Amino acid sequence: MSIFETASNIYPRSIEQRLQIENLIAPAAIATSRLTEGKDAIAGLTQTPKTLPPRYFYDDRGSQLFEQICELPEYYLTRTETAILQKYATEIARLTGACELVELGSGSSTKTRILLDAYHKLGYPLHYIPVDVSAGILESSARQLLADYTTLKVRALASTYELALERLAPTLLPSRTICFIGSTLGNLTPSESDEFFARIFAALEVGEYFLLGVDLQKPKSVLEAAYNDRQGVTAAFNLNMLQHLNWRYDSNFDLQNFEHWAFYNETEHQIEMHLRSLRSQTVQMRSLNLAVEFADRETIRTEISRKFNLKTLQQQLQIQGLIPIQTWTDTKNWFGLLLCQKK
Ligand code: AVI
Repeated sequence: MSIFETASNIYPRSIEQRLQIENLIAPAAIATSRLTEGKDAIAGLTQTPKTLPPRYFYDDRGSQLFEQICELPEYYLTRTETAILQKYATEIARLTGACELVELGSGSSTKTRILLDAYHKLGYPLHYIPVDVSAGILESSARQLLADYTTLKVRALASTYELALERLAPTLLPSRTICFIGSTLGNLTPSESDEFFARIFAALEVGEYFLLGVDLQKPKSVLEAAYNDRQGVTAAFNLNMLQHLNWRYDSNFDLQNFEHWAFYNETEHQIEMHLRSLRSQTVQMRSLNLAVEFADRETIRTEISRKFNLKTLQQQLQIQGLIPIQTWTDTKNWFGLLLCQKK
């Protein structure tokens, strides 16, 4: 019996016994969310140029479309990061030792399985805390994982990253690793990233870990193809944000009146995704009490996807007290995986 084994994980327990789900963003869960809900959309749509936060991509349909994007031939990010994880997961597990895995933006948790397998092979207990705003995907992937890993314990948080990081209970395992893979960091502005790193720092104890996956700078043609796929899945993902707003805020965006536009901004090293209005029009967002005027060809920027330089990023992490202890890339240097430790 290893030092981590106890009677309760030698005899397999049922999925229900090993699953805890908490919804931190259900309307009734936080009184204050009712007051602030929609303020970000109002702020973005009343400024020039117009913007919307990428969080509005991820209703259940948006999350499904994102899963499809990850399979697209042009979208190299997921495949490349997966290959790096497959190659180095055991090394990651050895470096961190037994630890609780917290994953921010867990989605379908596909890549997590590679890490779980590595920890399992080393005989470490499996404690996993997936965090996602899409409660549907969160629960179905947690149940699937629990069926496949009979000793796994899951505490699933339907939550924003901020709330979840504040609500992490002390871990029962020797350490904790917060995973933020998939290059979601790229969807934050530089100042949002700094704030985010500060939250990660605050959520970790000294000696605990932060695993970060980021997309790296590369030729424009490769980047633009990844966000303008030939099957139009990225376009559908972008346009679905309007459908989501229609539902959430009783609005009347007509999807026929907008088109997807994505390009690489070489000065800022970021892909920008926009929705372009195909005519001058007024959209009513009834539950926000807002009428939004669009000029013909005016755009809403829905996402930035920053592409990183590894050295610069390592320095930024270091400044934030998250010390990069190991960095892995693929042979083309297209994607980077960094393991950092709180000092
Ligand atoms: C979630 N995030 C890392 C994706 C990205 O590549 O920035 C979102 C995405 N947008 C369009 N395609 C994928």
